[in-house]
Amino acid sequence: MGNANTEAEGIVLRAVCGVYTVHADGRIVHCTLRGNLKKEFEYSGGSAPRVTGVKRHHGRDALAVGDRVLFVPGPHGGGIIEAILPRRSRFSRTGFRGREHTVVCNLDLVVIVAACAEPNPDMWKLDRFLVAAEAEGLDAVIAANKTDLVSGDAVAIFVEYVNVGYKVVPVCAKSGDGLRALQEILTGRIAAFVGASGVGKSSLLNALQPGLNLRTADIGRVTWKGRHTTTAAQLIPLRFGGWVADTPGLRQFELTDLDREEIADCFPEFRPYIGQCRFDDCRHEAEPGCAVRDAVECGRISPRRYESFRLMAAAAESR
Ligand SMILES: Nc1nc2c(ncn2[C@@H]2O[C@H](COP(=O)(O)OP(=O)(O)O)[C@@H](O)[C@H]2O)c(=O)[nH]1
Ligand SMILES: [Mg+2]
Ligand SMILES: [Zn+2]
Repeated sequence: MGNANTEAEGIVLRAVCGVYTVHADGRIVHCTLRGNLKKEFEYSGGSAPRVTGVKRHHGRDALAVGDRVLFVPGPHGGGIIEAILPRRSRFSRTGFRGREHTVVCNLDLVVIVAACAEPNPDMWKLDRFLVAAEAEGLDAVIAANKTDLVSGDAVAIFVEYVNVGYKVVPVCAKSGDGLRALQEILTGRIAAFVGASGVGKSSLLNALQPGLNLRTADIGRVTWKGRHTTTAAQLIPLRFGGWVADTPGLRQFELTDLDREEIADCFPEFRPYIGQCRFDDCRHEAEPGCAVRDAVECGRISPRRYESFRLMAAAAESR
C-alpha cells in the first residue's frame, strides 16, 4: 500500500470545537481526532452518556494544549490525529463547577518575571510563584526585567534566589539586553511566563519574537494583534524553537493546595534539614531541635525565606 499514510509528530497549539491546531516542523495542520480515539476518550471517564457535542466538550482531558500527537496529514492542511504520546506533565486547575481541567500539558519551564524596579520586586510573591513551580515539578527561572531602571548588578537584587540555586537572568525588554540568554533557556521547551501585572511579561515576549505584537501595559492576557482576547488556552510557537503557553488558568499559577509539609518541601534550601528535626512531625515553628530553624539561625537559610514559608504554611492551615 506504500507510505501514503505515514504519521508525523506534532504538538497541539489550540483546541477549538474538536479541531486541533497542530504545530509540526514549523507548519500548522488543522487536525481532527480519529473516530475510534474520540470514542475511547468519550467513554473513558465512565460517566453517564450525554449528547455527543457536550460529551466531546467535557471530555476535555482527552487532548489538551501541549499534547504531543501522531497524525496522518491529509489534503488542504488538514490531518487526523491517530495517537497521543505520553505526557511528561499535566498542569491542571479547578475551574468551572469545581471541575478539574487541564490547563496545559508537557510544560517544562516557568519563567517568573519580576521587575528590578517599577514595580519594585515583591519577594513574597516571588516565593509563592517558586513554591507553585516546585509543587508542579517544573523548572523555574527568574527573569529580572527592566535592568535599565537600576544602576549596578540586577542579579544582586535577587541574590537570595541565586543562593538557593535558582537561575536569575537579567533582561531588558526595552533595550534587548539579556534576551539572547533568555532565548537559549526557552529553546525547545514549553514555557509559561508568570509574574505580577506590569513587570513586563508581554513586553518580553514581544521582544523575543518581533511581530508577535502582544499588547503591553494591559491587565488582560497576551493576545495576537488584531484579535480579541480569547479565553481559550494556546501555545505560541517561538521562531527560534520553543513554545510559550498562553492560558487563562496560568493566571492562578500561584494558587496551590499544599499543606505545611508540602510547602516546606518546595523550599529547596530546606530539603537538607527536613527529616533532621528532633520530632518527626516537626512543623518548623517553635519546636525544640528544629533543624530548619537551626539552619536559619546559623545563616544557612535566609530568615526572610523562612518567614515566607511560615506565612504560606499558616495561610494553608487557615484555609
Ligand atoms: N523601562 C522599562 N520599561 C519596561 C520594560 N519592559 C516593560 N516595560 C514597561 O512596563 C510596562 C508593563 O509592561 P507589560 O509588558 O505590559 O507588563 P505585563 O503586565 O507583565 O505584561 C509597560 O509600560 C512597558 O513598556 C523594560 O525593560 N524597561
Ligand atoms: Mg501583559
Ligand atoms: Zn523542624
